[in-house]
Amino acid sequence: MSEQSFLSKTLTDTVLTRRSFLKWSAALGGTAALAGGLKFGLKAAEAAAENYAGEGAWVSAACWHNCGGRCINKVQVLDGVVIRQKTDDTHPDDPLFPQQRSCARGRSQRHQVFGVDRLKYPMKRKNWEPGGGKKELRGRDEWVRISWDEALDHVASEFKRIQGKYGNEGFLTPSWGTSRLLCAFGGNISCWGMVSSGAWPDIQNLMTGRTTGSNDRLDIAANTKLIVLWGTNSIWSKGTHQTYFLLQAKRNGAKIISVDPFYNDTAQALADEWIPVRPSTDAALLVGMAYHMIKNNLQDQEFLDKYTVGFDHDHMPEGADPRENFKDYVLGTYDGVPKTPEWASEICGTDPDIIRHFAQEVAGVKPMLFSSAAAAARTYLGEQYCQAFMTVGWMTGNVGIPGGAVSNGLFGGKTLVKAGSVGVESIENPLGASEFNVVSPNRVVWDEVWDAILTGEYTTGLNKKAPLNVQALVYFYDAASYPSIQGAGNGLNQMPNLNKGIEAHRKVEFVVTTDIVLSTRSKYADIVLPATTPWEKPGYLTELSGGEALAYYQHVAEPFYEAKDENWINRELAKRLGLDPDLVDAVPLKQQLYNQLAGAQVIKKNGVDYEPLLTITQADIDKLGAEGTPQTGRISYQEFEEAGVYQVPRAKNDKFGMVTNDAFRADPEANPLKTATGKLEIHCQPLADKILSHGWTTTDPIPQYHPPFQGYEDTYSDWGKKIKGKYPLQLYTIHYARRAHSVFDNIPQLREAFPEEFMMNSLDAKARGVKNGDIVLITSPYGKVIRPAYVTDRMMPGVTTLGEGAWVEKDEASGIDKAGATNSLCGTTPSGQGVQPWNTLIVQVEKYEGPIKLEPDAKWPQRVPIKEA
Ligand SMILES: Nc1nc2c(c(=O)[nH]1)N[C@H]1C(S)=C(S)[C@@H](COP(=O)(O)OP(=O)(O)OC[C@H]3O[C@@H](n4cnc5c(=O)[nH]c(N)nc54)[C@H](O)[C@@H]3O)O[C@H]1N2
Ligand SMILES: Nc1nc2c(c(=O)[nH]1)N[C@H]1C(S)=C(S)[C@@H](COP(=O)(O)OP(=O)(O)OC[C@H]3O[C@@H](n4cnc5c(=O)[nH]c(N)nc54)[C@H](O)[C@@H]3O)O[C@H]1N2
Ligand SMILES: [Mo]
Repeated sequence: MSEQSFLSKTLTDTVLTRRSFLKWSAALGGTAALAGGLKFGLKAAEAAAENYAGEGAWVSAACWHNCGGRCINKVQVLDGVVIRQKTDDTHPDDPLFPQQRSCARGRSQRHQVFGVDRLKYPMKRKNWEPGGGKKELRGRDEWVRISWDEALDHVASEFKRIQGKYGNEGFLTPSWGTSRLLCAFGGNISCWGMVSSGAWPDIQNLMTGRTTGSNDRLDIAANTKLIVLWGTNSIWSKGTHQTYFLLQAKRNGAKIISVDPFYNDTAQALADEWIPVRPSTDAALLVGMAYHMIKNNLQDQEFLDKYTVGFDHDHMPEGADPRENFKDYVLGTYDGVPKTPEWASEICGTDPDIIRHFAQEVAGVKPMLFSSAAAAARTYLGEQYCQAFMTVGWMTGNVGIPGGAVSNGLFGGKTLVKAGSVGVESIENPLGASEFNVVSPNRVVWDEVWDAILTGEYTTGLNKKAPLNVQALVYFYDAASYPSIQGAGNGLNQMPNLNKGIEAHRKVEFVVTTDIVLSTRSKYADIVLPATTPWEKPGYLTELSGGEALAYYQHVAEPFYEAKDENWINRELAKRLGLDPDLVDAVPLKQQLYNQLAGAQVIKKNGVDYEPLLTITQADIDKLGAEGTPQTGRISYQEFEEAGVYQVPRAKNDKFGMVTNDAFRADPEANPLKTATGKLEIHCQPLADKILSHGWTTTDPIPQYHPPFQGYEDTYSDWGKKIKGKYPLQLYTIHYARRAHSVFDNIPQLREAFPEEFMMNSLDAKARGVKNGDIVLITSPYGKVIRPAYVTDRMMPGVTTLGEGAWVEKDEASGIDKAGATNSLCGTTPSGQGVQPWNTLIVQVEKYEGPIKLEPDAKWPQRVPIKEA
């Protein structure tokens, strides 16, 4: 459906006042009504839309989800209802002053906020009773509307009961952050893992001293001659701008090479060359490239000698065995295995001649941007990929020079404009939150969490286990993290071992969520509290486009039906739990917004200092309903409010540019890196030590390739004789254009545009009698999924992918997931620093001939938990 979609059409058609909107929306409670609405809405609404053209104020409205974009949306509000939506049109588009345009997801935001499936009332599961009550019915029970008082009383009394019986160790938050309320209540067990960044953090910290970034985008556009996009699909997964910025470099003559199992949309649009590689085998490809470079003396030896340690036996860090150097590993000096392009090719699937030609090119063309996203690092033994990527990049000497960078990410640069802090001090979790990526007690790594709940034991370090008795799963998010809300995460859907996760949700005594729709975590809960979206809150600020612009997202509509914000929920629960309400709801939302506004800073022309962004008068403060003192800044509050965004214009040769590591490059003695040796560490003992301490897998101090668990080698039952095994294909799980993770999966328009197809190569399809569009059954060691097949030679033979984030829709009889939630298939074990290997898995695929009928997703009924007469 087009821009002017069904919902706004029916709205403009039917709704004149908020009151009648509410009635209408309530009437539209089921699938039949939805289908009826669709038909009736389309014709009449066009005329109605005309009638209302021009009426109603345009407001800047949040897109708050976790895709890395969070771009500008504008909505036209009439009588409290959004009748139209558009994106940034505050100025013409220009590479020096780009519009912050949103994508199909952001532009569907009104279908989410005003959707028929938006949660309206507090609810409990019909058979729920304190202590559980037919726990096995979680996920398939009916829902009953209850009052807020009833809901809050139930939650408070369950919290007290569980604390009394099991202590605070009985509570677990299957989410990212922690719950402010639970911290005040005595704490909880939390979950952790390298869900998103994969193996990058320890590489950044220990090998490079936190300097893996790229250069400013204008520097790249102006100077770069070659861009390598390693496992990067910016069109789907990097907001809108990054592709536009890459395009500027291309227009200036940069060559672009994509290294990816999939000839993805970004490669189609931008790349001059696609180099296919099997998922989770990139380290082998890189080592094979290094062999060609070393044999032909193509590496920048001068750079390596001066700025790195560990490349060869003459440049080792103190205390290291000189035999343990990268060059001798590549040449096979001690292990007798030369890592030739032919050696690499058998593993990674890339043709040996292509490996040679690719190595030749990256070694020869300067300046080059050698850039990797995190996909290839979200793999089993992901560290070895990151180590090899950095090392081969450094062998080309593209560090600290204009147009040159070896980078995790596409662009770096200074923050030009930033929001002030919300001013909420966090409350420590009394059960101990530890360092970001360190294994420790009271924190369960994601891969283990459901199993640990079922078996009563989890890992706390090398050879260390501890008992676990979790009885409450609490999906509340920390109110202090309001501006960057990700709504506590959708742990059950988004973390590995979904089938085990459902069992775990059916085992514990209590599951409670706050949510805006019946997403997976809420479907399997006992009590669901309806939350307001940011559109119904006072507003907040978000940095856009890597800190080039600051968006002001504003209040759009009154709370939907009985939805409440989390501060109110926390406050009401605190009262019932005997806690101080002012501790859990420390700063009112209006004041948080004001704090962000008053503290907003913008860079001065000199590119070093900052000044306040806003002039705020006493009248503005009164209007915002906050406390504060008037101040002077660059623009007036009113101007900011009207535009909904402030963006710093760029100019050629402005002072806002940045070349990462330029000082180190100019004088490494005077500007050492924050690594153990002060240099870039190809041999990095601290890395090996850190990885060992977690207790899952080891990594060598230098980059090496080892076969990952459930990687390409494991598609064979006999690798030597090349006999395929039970799961002969590789699967990786790509970030998908339909959604931001699980968010937006319920939007019919997006379902129609992006049908969640299973992508496979034509040779693999043919061998299985599968044609494009056929329904296939995908089986992994952990679960089963059915999906329509997209048969395409854009995918490498032997490799398959499915977009991550679909809302699981499990057929209880067969155990098959009809929606294609990738975590029905991923059921991994952690590796390295606690990495969830989303892109390392093996599967079998066959044509599905079973009894389940699979309608296109766009025709599925929406989840409307309480149907009203
Ligand atoms: N639309 C949308 N955008 C998103 C998100 C979303 O859910 N939806 N999520 C956001 C978040 S939180 C994150 S972390 C990022 C993730 O973004 P990325 O880290 O970039 O991950 P993906 O987009 O899954 O994959 C990028 C590319 O890597 C390829 N790839 C996968 N595995 C491998 C491999 O082993 N080797 C190589 N060489 N290539 C591989 C894929 O085919 C794809 O073309 O996306 C963000 N953007
Ligand atoms: N198989 C596989 N799994 C993956 C990945 C993968 O590549 N493959 N990628 C991983 C990555 S990189 C990431 S970052 C994670 C993301 O994982 P999560 O952060 O767990 O996923 P989201 O879907 O963003 O979860 C958002 C939740 O908040 C709810 N929500 C949305 N808006 C609001 C609101 O205004 N108020 C309230 N109260 N709730 C709201 C939504 O309904 C949803 O339940 O997924 C990971 N999972
Ligand atoms: Mo992520």
